[in-house]
Amino acid sequence: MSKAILFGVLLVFAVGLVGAACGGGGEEETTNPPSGTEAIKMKVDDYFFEPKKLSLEAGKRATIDLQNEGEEEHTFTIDELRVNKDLQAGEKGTVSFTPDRGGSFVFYCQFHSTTNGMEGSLSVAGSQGGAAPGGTTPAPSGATPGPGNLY
Ligand SMILES: [Cu+2]
Repeated sequence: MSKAILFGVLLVFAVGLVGAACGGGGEEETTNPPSGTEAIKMKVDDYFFEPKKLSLEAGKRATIDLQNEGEEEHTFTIDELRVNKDLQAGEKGTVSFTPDRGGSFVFYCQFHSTTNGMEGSLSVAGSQGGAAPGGTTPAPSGATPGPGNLY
């Protein structure tokens, strides 16, 4: 009786092994599109961006073609993503960056953000969202029970 049970357990175990081996040997379908870059055209004017809202994906490279169609100097700036492009009147420029995390960001003009509200919003769909890697590390600060607590 007990031998039968043992045999059964072994059988299940063996089948499990075979199943695992078969499962790992399947064909791999990597469907990564070769064109992994998001290309966006952005108009910069006195004193607004067009479009005012951008949507990107975390981990996907974005290239933004900027054109200053205004008569003043403007910038396209995103603090969190270290993007800062200065554009003289009539100047064109391109910025490329890869958002490394999801979230909502503000892009703005350094000269006219506060005075003219020249800014827009960037939302990044983040599969790798959450805390920023290498960001503010909650260091083990203080609160270490010293030897005085040993009693
Ligand atoms: Cu400006």
